[in-house]
Amino acid sequence: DQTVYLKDYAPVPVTVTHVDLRFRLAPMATVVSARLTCKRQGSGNMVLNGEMLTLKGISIDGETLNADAYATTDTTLTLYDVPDAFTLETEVEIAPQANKALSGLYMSGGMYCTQCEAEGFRRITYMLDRPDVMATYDVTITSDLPVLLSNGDESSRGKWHDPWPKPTYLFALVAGDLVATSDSFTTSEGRDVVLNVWVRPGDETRTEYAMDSLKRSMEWDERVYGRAYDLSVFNIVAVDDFNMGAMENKGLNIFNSKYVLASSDTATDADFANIERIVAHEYFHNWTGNRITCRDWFQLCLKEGLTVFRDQQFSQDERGFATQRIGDVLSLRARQFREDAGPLAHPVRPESFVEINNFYTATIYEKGAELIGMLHRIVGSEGYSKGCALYFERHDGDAATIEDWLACFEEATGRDLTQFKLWYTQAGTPRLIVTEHFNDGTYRIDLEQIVPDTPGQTGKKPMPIPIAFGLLDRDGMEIRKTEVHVLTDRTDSLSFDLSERPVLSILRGFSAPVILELERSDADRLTLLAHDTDPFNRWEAGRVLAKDRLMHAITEDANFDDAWLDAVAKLATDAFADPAFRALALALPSQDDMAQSLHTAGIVPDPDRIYAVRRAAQLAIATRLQAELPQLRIAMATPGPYDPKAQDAGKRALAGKLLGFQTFLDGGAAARAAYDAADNMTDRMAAFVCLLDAGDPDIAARFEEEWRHDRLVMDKWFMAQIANTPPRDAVHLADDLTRHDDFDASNPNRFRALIGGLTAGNPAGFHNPNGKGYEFLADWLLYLDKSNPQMTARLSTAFDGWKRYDADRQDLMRAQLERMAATPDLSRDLSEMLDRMLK
Ligand code: HT7
Ligand code: ZN
Repeated sequence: DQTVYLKDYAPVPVTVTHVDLRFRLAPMATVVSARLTCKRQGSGNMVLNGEMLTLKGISIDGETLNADAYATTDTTLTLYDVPDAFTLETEVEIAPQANKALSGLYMSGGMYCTQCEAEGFRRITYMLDRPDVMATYDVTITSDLPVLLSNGDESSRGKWHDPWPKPTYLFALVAGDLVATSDSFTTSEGRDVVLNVWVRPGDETRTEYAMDSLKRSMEWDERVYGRAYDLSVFNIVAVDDFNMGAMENKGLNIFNSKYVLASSDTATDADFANIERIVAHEYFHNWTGNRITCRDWFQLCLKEGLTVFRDQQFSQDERGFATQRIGDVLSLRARQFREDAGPLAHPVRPESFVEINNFYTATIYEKGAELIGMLHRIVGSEGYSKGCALYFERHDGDAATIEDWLACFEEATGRDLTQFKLWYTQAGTPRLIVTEHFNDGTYRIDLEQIVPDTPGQTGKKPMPIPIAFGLLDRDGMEIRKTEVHVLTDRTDSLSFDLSERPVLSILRGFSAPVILELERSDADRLTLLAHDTDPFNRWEAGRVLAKDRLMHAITEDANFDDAWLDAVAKLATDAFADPAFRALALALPSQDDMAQSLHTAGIVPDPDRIYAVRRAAQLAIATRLQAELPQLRIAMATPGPYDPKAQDAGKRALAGKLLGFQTFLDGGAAARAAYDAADNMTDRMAAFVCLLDAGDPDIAARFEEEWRHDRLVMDKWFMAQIANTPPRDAVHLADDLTRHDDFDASNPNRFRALIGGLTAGNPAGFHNPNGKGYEFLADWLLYLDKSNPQMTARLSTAFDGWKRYDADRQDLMRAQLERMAATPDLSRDLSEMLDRMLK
């Protein structure tokens, strides 16, 4: 059994305090010489990790080891009877060019780069590859390549020293023909820091926004959290082949080029927003992750949940609270609620895993961030600041745990957080059932929480749920401002003396990650949509109204009523409302959101029906808005040169939504004109998608001709076509595109664009009852598993909702899951995912 358990955690008997690494780079035979300063701190042998290494030499304190002093397996190097303090020297050979897993040292577009989180360092040299072993590093890189980078500060060409003790997962090396855009920042402590964004020659015209985001992040972390940067250089490198978004290596952040490179011509507003968020996220890790790291991988949410919370706060400050919060909640529901409702549900702090890479999930990241948000709500802003200050002071330099984190808040605020800790250990999205009663001048709200069973966890305890709420009168005037009630028991009631029944605005700002169940009238929802002082709940009221209409249309063939269409039109045409908010309010729940909601309501979702009903709803809205559409679009023009700022982006988002409605009415005439007129990628993509949707026969070829030279834009081309083709054609098109000259399965962005275009972008196509979508995905997963298990396992989650569907589709999906599971030599990554999904 390869399962690792939290309960088995034990410190290493022999630790490493300093690492001296020498690299002689060569694509197929890189030599890594390591000199490790080791110290005993307990009894037992020293067991180092190592994978895919060819051991060339090994000595202790200068003496070559006899064969009986050590032993190796495919994954370990065991040293017997080592002294209390010694220097271990090893020399290994590795082949970065052959490394297609993109973990360890690998090559991308002719450059060398590393990805060590979570357990990639062991593919570079023998070492204690775990986060509680923290060491200082000296690195020497020998190569003819012009740019040689590692962590810390550079003393001479290719020689780097990192004075901050760090775990292996934060090690990084980059070597290549790169050019930098440079700037500087002086910290609040008076340190002058050189900032570099390194890219391939030719890409330097697209680094401005990443650099600007970095400087704003540095300033924000000083101002809001009192955290300053601690080296004299901060390097960011853009890499084309990268499994995730980016990596927070100390002083040398490595990014997927998708999250660095942006110009108005090639990047959409969403790309700009992602760059800002991810640059901030990685930078914020310097304190929450690097200066204070995790004791073990079960504590992953300690750095990830907190850092996501911090990047969300930053984005709210930069872009506006309401739209940012709505976007974050949409993502939470789409990704994390889905995960929590299926076979892959796990606690924010899991108790076991087989492959840690399978736990970089929406639960750890996004629900982890929600837990920090709830803690903030429960202890208040002042309590939160005090708790954070104590955490930074007490644990700087530590590899810490969730218990350490919570203890700081208990001490700083005097609160008992024992019950709050259940949020970290119990999986599943709680249902919050609210019923209203009005009688004789008393208004009462009854509250009940149900924490559902999840794989391996039943009979759960109630958790503290912070419920932010306010009350409006029937005319929409606020009669009670927001207050927070923490529901700690399974049930509770709140009573108010009032002369008439109010309109309840509950779970304001989405104050807890729960599914709210509250039966109420359309009239109440319309009042909230028009008048709530809480913008999140205004949006939420509109969302519930829309979802309700879609549900009825799906299950009962109901028509879209005028009252709803009038409310939608009122919002669309409300010149006083923020365009970004209007764009969000006009977006119907996604197909997967509807499938999730139907399943939660005990109804088997039919993907074709969901698809058809959503389109009918869009047509109904378009028809209702017909007269106003041209004028509304003109009002959203953003004169002058493209500016990625949120205000203009909001206008473009609304214009894009309106163009979508227009296309339902004119077959693409307006979109064709918009495509021709577009002077930025946001407008161009909006028009492109409309034209694909309208079945324009030439637009895909035209776009390709214009953008074939640009990898990142071509990812959009692959994805958009599959996502916007009629479901019956989707698998066929995806399959055709795998034979396109520019399809490259070894590039994660391209592969994800194609597979994600089908599984997430075109759910009705993926779930075609002929089962071809399932077979197509399984074939490609089996193919990719041989080279890149991490990405394969991640993409296999497209099957995680399989038990929601009808018996025929379930049979078809199970057959593919079982076919994959029965294939010999599967990676540990994929086989763990298949086991969990098939259980
Ligand atoms: N901490 C980083 C996680 C990450 C990662 C994990 C597994 C495999 C590859 C990876 N690349 C980056 C990114 C972050 O959360 O900031
Ligand atoms: Zn992170």
